[in-house]
Amino acid sequence: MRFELMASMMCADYGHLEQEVKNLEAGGIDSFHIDIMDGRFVANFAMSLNDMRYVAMTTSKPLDVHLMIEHPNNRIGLFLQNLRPGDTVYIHPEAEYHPSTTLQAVIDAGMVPGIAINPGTSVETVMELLRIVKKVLVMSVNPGNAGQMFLPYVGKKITKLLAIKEDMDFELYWDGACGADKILEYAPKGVKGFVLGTTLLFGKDKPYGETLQNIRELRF
Ligand code: S6P
Ligand code: MG
Repeated sequence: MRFELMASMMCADYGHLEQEVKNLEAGGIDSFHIDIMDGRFVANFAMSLNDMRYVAMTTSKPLDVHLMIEHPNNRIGLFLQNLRPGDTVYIHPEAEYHPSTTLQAVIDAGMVPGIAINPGTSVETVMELLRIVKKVLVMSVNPGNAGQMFLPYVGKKITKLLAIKEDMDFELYWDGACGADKILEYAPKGVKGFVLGTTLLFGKDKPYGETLQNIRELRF
């Protein structure tokens, strides 16, 4: 069973960001998850454009850019011009009047289009967008912060999306409080990738390579 592991870079040590990127890359991370926040769509400010650009310059691995900003269409060009074909851009449909227009800009620029959906957003409200995107990032915590508790009611939505995806062309990704139990349960069911933050990867006093290898082999 092959699943993808993404490092949530807002949890990295910013005093040694370049080394963090290199250690994660050497340890076998699949992509770098970049949480961009504007202090409006979510209360927090995490990473920003320059941080994203710096990580992009430091690695040849793909970036997985999660835009938690209001009306991303107003600023999407700033992000797209600093990314590479094959990088993923997720927008929140809750933050945009015309999310399909914004997703089309992502597609036209050669990036992989995705939506991130909040715990309180139902599948039915994003059904048409599921026909456009290649990736769906299911938030299992409310967006804004690392280190939160998993919200159990999200499990039903993931089950629903796993069934729907059989007839569509998107893959499912997990973001928020991703622990061993979640990977053990949902990787075999077909969730394609997991964003790793403080729950499993960062601040553990263990080399990233060892942690990532254990996760891949489901050795918890
Ligand atoms: C939350 C953000 C996430 C977190 C990630 C951290 O707004 O989108 O990507 O950074 O969930 O992981 P953890 O294990 O600390 O919850
Ligand atoms: Mg995220």
